[in-house]
Amino acid sequence: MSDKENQSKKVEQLEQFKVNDKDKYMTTNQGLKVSEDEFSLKAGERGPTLMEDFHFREKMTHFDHERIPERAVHARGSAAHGVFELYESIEEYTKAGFLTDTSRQTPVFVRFSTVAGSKGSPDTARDVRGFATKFYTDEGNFDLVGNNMPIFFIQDAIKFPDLIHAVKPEPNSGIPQAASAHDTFWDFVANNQESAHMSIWAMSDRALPRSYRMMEGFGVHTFRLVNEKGEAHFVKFHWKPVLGTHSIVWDEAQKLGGKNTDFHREDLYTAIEQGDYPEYELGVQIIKEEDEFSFDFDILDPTKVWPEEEVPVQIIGKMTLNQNVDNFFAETEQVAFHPGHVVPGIDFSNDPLLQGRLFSYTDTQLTRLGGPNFHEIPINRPKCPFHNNQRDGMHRMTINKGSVAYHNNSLADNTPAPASEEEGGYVHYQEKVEGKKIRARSESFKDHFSQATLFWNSMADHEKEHIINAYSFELGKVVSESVQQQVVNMLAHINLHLAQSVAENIGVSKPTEGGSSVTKCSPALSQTTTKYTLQSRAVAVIVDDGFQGQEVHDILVDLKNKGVNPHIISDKLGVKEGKDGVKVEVDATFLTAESVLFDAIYVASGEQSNKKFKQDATYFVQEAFSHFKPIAATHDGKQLLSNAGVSNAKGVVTEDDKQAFVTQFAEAIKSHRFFDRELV
Ligand code: HDE
Repeated sequence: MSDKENQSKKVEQLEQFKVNDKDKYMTTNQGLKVSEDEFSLKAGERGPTLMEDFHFREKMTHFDHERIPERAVHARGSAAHGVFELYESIEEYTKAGFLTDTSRQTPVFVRFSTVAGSKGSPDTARDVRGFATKFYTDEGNFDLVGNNMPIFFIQDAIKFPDLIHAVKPEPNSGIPQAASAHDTFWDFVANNQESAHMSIWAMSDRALPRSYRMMEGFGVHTFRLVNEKGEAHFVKFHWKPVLGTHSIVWDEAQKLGGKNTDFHREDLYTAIEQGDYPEYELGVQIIKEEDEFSFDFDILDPTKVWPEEEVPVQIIGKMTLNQNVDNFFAETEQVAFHPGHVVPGIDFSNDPLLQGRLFSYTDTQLTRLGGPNFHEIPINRPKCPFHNNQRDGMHRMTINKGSVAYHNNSLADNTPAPASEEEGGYVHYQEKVEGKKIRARSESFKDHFSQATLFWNSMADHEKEHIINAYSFELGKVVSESVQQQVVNMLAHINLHLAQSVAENIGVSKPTEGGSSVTKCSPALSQTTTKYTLQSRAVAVIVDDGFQGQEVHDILVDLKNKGVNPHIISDKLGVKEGKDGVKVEVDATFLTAESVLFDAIYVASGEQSNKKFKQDATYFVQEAFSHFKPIAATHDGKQLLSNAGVSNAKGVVTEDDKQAFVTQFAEAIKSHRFFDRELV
């Protein structure tokens, strides 16, 4: 690659590989123009197909091999391109160029995913979400392969196959898809109690994000940052969504699984197409090496958070996702992440989960992407040059010239040559390591419950209610009473009220002893402390002929100006006409759009409509109300709300004054949900 190309953004590099087939002649893969693509070559019009039909054979063979194995975990995902910009240099901690040079714009590719489900499973399953970012830096690719929860189920990578075997569909029946609500998963949790803390995160609203644009990301493990002087600090990475961290409710998630399997994928894709670019700020939590043992948890234990109140998150930059993929397979499917893809200035810790991941990710690509050259696939190539003596293998793309493919050599002046540290060579942090070979776990990893209680203590009332309901749902699906009881007994170590409530709901014995002495809480763990924004919120506007034309039109314009996306919903597609002749185009009908697809509902008319219209509109608002969504109505829409029994509650706006209506409704949309409706 020339110097100019080296400077080019990753997106420009990808351009070289893009192909547009429009307006071209059809050819075989050998470039031969094809004269016919509908009929195979036969011996006579009604005769057998001939072996010599190379065109048919090539087309069919390619089709027969179109699928590759889906990822063992995180099979279901969606991705986008973007850019990372640094607000302030953290050279005090690291020499990584993209974290020290504020003039740089680092191209990124981010893939979000669910963990347990197959490639075609619903986006809204109760699950952890993957949040994997590839930074194409000038010094090579750095992959931050994180999740939307800051901890993990297990403390040692050797248990990962067990965890995943337990959560995936049970091997005898292949059931259930994309769900942890079954015996083997909960049997695993009860018998591997290091999972206690992560299990409560997975039962919380965090497992039901409203959108990929509205969830946090975490590097999970403790990494190391190393500065120019060779000094190291421990670090945890955070992504904070600019739109805030928001969730949907369980009933909604389940319905969405059927109504729109692609709910999150579509949300991400559409937002980017519309210019509502998802943004996330990058934060770091830093702990000095000398403070390694100053906490009441082991900082190497991946089942522990560093409470933000104790170790503040320093915001250092922002990532903006601004371009969708052109080809889902080529980019989203073929991208290969690896926590071991690091750059000078970033190093590992001895977290035993991280250490094991450093093996697994390259290994898995060998099967998934069919050989050792997956780094040459366009989406995986670094944007900086790469040279070494690795050669050959399946699907090798580069044509490496010359006779020398070994080191040391004299015939090529001993090149490609390793670089010194000053020249940018990666030098591992020289941590002193000493110990006996031993299969064991540190005593300091043995407290599995204090932080689970910390999490519980930090939840708002409705969040606690959701956690109780989630455990009750999941354990309610478990067949083995012994497993149910074991999990409830485990919950007693987190909080007695939690354990007793779940026990009552699922009909097993209520633990009477247990509880925790932990009284601390960490407000940052509750989603109620997040940012509230209304940008790009989807509002269903229910309209029928005879609505207050100009007034509704003005309200919609005002809402749009505030950043909201209104969608006109009615009984039929086409145009609806207001009393004064003002017209609106219907975007979707009661048949194709349901309340679960929207953040808020505005009933602009409908009470004067026919019975079917009223029935459908009533169901629409009642369902939205039961999901605690903001609801608003003007004119005869108000009557519809009152007949539906959903007026006079928090988050229901029926203000007469137009300006006040818009202001109040906008505030309600911004509030996301009105959970106190649930608690009365
Ligand atoms: Fe992964 N994980 N993982 N994981 N992981 C994979 O790699 C693995 C873990 C994460 O969008 C696989 O390329 C082990 C924690 C994400 O392509 C596989 C262990 C975290 C993605 C693998 C873990 C993650 C993966 C499957 C325990 C959060 C999707 C396909 C030691 C910090 C990346 C692949 C994408 C994918 C192994 C635990 C995040 C099999 C052995 C903890 C976001 O290699």
